[in-house]
Formats: sequence, structure tokens, C-alpha cells
Amino acid sequence: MTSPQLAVVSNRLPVRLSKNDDGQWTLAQGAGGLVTAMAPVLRNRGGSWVGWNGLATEEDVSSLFETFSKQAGYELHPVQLTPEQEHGFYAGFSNEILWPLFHDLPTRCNFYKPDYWRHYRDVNQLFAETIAAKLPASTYCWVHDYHLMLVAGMLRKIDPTRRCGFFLHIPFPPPDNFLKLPWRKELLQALMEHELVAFHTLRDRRNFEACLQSLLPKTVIRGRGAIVQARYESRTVRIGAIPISIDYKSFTHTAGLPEIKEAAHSLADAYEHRTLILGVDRLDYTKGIPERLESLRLMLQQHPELREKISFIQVLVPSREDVGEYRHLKMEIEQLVGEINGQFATPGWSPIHYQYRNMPREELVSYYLAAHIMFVTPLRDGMNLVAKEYCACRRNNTGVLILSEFAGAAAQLQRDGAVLVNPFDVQGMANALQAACMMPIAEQKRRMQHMRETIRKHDIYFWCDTFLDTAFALKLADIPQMED
Ligand code: ADQ
Repeated sequence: MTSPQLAVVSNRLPVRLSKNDDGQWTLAQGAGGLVTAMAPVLRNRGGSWVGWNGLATEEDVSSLFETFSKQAGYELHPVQLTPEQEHGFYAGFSNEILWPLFHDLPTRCNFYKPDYWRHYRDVNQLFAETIAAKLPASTYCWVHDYHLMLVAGMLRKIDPTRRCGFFLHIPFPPPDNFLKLPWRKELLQALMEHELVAFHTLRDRRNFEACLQSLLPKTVIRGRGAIVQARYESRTVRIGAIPISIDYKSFTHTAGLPEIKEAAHSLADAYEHRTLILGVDRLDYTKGIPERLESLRLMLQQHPELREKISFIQVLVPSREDVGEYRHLKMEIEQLVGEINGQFATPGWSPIHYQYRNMPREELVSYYLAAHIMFVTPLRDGMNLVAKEYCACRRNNTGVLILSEFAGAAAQLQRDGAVLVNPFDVQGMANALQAACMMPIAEQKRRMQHMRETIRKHDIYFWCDTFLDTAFALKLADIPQMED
């Protein structure tokens, strides 16, 4: 079967708009795994990308998108939002309701603004109308993430012949949490308007199946393995666990560049060759940063012999700073860093080095190279790419990955690889950290080799191919199943 043209549909377009010194708008390709994986696929097949242009403005920047489309080899179709829509749809419904609920933190949900749901529906409708107006009916729409769960249903109301697939980048919650959502049935029914709905892990997929069985009990699920099939009313929907990954080759390549190795050596010198423990996260309450800092405090209390022997570097990427909850979290983290440093610092040494900034990828790789231990402890995470990036950069196979059992990445990296921890168990994390500081090189190498091999085989291109193969295979039996 020949594959149809493809459109990627995501909240944001894969470009960054900014004003230069002369006050003119400029456009550049954005960074990130999704753009890296999808851009060549779209270029080769001829395709398009539909998304918000990132501007809550009435200014006309359409000519910039046209020029970019010509150069990039695929079309950009911007969706324009008003500031009110942006607030209600993005900051409101997506990030104050869906984000905490799907990360198993329902008490953080703000269910009390009925406008949020209206804006979420309106913006999803706007996406559906843009697709219907701009793209031929034969285009296969690959819709991404929790912001756009209604698009397929709305599009198929306009034109029932439209075909869509969906990938969720965050976890899917168990029924106990999902059922709290006032709009639960509409969302679930809308997801069943796709031909394929895919998640990072089997756990997410099973949660989704359990919600189907609870809210749409007539659904019949059949099949085994990573991809199964659900029949609901007249629809047949493939449901899959297809874990996202990174551009492994690109990270290993960067990590091998002489200037990056040099930068990593300079970091080791700056930290006087102590054992370096690294945390790298977007500022978010799901990432478990206060708990991580508390575990470090506990380890330093219980193991005075490790004081002055380690340095913990926490890099925090600014995120959602306009939201009060995120500003509070930042203050909480900074207070904890100050307290712990105040408690243990000695002349010339303090345990925590904290950086709040965006980091160019090359610099990030030099930190991955310098760090002996990567400390990744989200309370819940769809996948966590930082864990995979760290492993890809460890070309000599040394280094220890401490990983939350509630990160999607744990499903792939737990067997003889990462040291798994429960991020709510501060004592358990302190023990794991102490054990990681003592881990013999031979054991480090065995574990790291294993993880690197898994990530190398299942990289971002593998993820993209697997999704599209699953979407376009004629029969379930034709879909290649992923080996471990
Ligand atoms: P995120 O929650 O953003 O992604 P993650 O998967 O860890 O989380 O990706 C973060 C990305 O930001 C990494 O690629 C990392 O290199 C980059 N980064 C980290 N620190 C940086 C810094 N200081 N400056 C610049 N960039 C930095 C969501 C989900 C995840 C899921 C991904 C992909 O929440 O669970 O893994 O999507 O599906």
C-alpha cells in the first residue's frame, strides 16, 4: 500500500519567531527531538506541519512562513490564537487540568474555570478547520499530545473520510484519576476517532484500555503484544505502546568532538575531580526536584565521609514562569539549595551548584560527559529524554543512571541498566545515591553498555518508523513487533 501524504499536527510549529534589533520578525527552525525526526520524513514524502505560530498577536507574519516552507521542503500551516484563547486553552485547560491529572496529581487540577473547556474546544476546532481548509482529504494527520485530543473528532465531523493517528507524550492516567475529569467521556470518545492511538509504555496503554472499559464498556479489545486493536461502535482503532527516543547517533557524535571533551575536562577541573552528580530538568513540579534535594541532604547527613567528595549540579530549564505555581516551586527549590549548602558547606566546597537557564546542546553534552552520576527522579514522566541523552553521551560506558521507576524510560532501561528508585522514598534515593558513588567501574560498564545498546537500537527514527508502519499496515499481523 502506498503511504499517503503526512501532516504533523502539534500545539507549536517547529519554528521560533522572534524580533530582531530592527523590530523585524525573524523565523528559525526550533530544536528538539520531534523536529529532528519529523523534518526529514516530511521533506521526503512531501508533507506539512500544522501548529500554533507561538504569537498571541494580530500582526501578519504569513510571508515568513511561506519563505520557510519553501526552504524547509515542507509546508507550515500556522494557527493563529488570540491572547484569551492562548490563556484558556494552553495555560488553562492543557496545563492546569490535563497536565497535573495525567501525571497522577489530581489535587493540583484547577477544575473551577468553565471557560477553560470552552477555549480548549474552540482551539481544537480551529485546528480541525485549518486542516480541512489547507490539506487534501487524503492526508494522514499525525496529531501530537494532550493539547489536541479533540481535533480528529472535529475534523471527521467536517469530513468523515479523514484519517488521523495520535501520540501522547505524557503518561495516560489510571481510571481512578481519569474518571475525575468532568469531560472524561468526550475526551475518550474523541481519542477513538483516530485510527491509531499510541503511548510511551504498556502501562499507559493499559490505563487507557481500563478507562475505555469503564466509560465505553461496549469496546472490545483484541490482540497481544505492543499493539492491540479496539472495536468501538463502528470504529476499529489500533492502540500501541511505542516509546519515543532520541537521535542517538547525533548525541554520541557530539560527545566525541574534541572541543566537547575539552569542555568536559574543564568542568572536571573546576569541580576539582570530585564525583559529579547531575540533575537536568525543566522547571516542573512533576520532576521531583525538592524530593531529590532532600535525598541528597539525607545522604550527606548519614555519610559524612562523602562530604567534600561529591558535587551535585542541578540545571533547571526555565518553564511556564508566568504561572504562580511554577514561580513558587522555583522559590522552594532555591530555598532548599540555600539551606543544604548552608548546612554542609566548608571553605572551598559547597555540595550543590545550581543553574537556572537554557543551555546550548553542546554545553549540555559536556555536562553529561563530565557527570559520574545522572540523577533523574520525576514523580511521573511520560518518557524522560534526559536519561537517554546521558547514556548516549557515555561513549566509554562509565557512569551511573539513577532513574525514577515512574519515568516511562524505566520500562526500557531497568533490566541490568539503570538503578531504579521510588522518587517518593527519600531514604531509598539517599541509599541509591550512596551506592552509585561506590559502584565499581566494571558494574557501571556492564549496565551502561546494556542501556546504550537499547537506546541505539530504538532511537527517534525507529520510533517514527514504528508509528507510521503501525498506522499504515493493512493487518495487525503485518506490524513488526518491537523486541527488547
Ligand atoms: P519534557 O517534560 O520537556 O518532555 P524530557 O523528556 O526530559 O522532558 O525532555 C527535556 C528536553 O529538554 C531534553 O531533550 C533536554 O536535552 C532538553 N534540556 C534539558 N535541559 C536543558 C537546558 N538547560 N537547556 C536547553 N535544553 C535543555 C515531554 C514529556 C516527557 C517526554 C517528552 C518527549 O514530559 O516525558 O519524554 O515530552 O515525548
